Amino acid sequence: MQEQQKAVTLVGVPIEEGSGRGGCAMGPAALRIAGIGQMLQELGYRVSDAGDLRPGPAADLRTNPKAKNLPIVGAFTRLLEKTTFDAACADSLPVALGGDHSLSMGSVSGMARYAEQVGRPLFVLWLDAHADFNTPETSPSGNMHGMPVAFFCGQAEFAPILPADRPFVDPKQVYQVGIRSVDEEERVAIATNKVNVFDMRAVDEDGVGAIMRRILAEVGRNNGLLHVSLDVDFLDPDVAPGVGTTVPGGATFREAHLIMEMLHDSGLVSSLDLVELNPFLDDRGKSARVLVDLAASLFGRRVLDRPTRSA
Ligand code: 6HN
Ligand code: MN
Ligand code: MN
Ligand code: MN
Repeated sequence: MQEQQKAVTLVGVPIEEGSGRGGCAMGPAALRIAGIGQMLQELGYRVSDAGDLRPGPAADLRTNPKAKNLPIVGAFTRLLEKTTFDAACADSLPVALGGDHSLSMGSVSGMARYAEQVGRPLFVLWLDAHADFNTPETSPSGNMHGMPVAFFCGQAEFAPILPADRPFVDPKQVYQVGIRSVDEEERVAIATNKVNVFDMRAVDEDGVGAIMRRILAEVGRNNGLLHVSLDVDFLDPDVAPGVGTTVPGGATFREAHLIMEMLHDSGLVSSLDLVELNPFLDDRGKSARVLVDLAASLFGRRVLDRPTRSA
């Protein structure tokens, strides 16, 4: 692989209004302080930094208690959709530095538009404690960080944030790993829509290596693009406490690294979100550093050279 010639675009997305609490807006700054840009440069990437997106609330979107802060979440969605699409078109791999998980409404939608343009299917790897498949109708909280998957799969009836005729992601091409907290109606929705869910029990029983080999084989067989969305709460709270929605029993440091290492070796990753980091809740930068460390594995840092195992 010729990593030296590859380009990466960092996009700061300081949004916290999707999460129902303060702190995630400081995520991009914390990831930069933890060295995300320098790490990529040291691995040989050409790094451009699009800075932090700073949209004002969209005037055409109405505030709605079932989809809280919709005007600003919608504005971020529109701007990140375009920024992500433009970076991908310029052959630069977009990395969204979050920011809460509502930002994936924009990043994944931008990649869906790009995938349609290049005629390849888009697959999504969702590493999270949560399924994030609520809609304004099913959400118990009204917080939009619990809705992005339903949004980019075209399942949620939202106000017109993006054009209704845009490309959606097929829920059967969404792979969720690490899931351990799902709301009642969300449970029905992910089953009905045939989202591929590997919950923590599957991780315990089968191991992340076997799960990832299955997923990567499927993406590879279809010549797919793979968007990776990494929510801090995928990790066990002992590993990464800097997140507002901790759920016990998450992935270990090594399980997460193995996933990243296998993603790198696959050569399939087209785009990445690092989301839900809340530096206000973190322990001396621990979670920010873990995210940068995991990203380093995804972008090719390795201990020793080794032959790639086949699926
Ligand atoms: N996240 N299912 C809960 C809700 O409010 O919809 C939690 C969502 C968490 C979202 O962690 O990105
Ligand atoms: Mn999430
Ligand atoms: Mn989560
Ligand atoms: Mn983050």
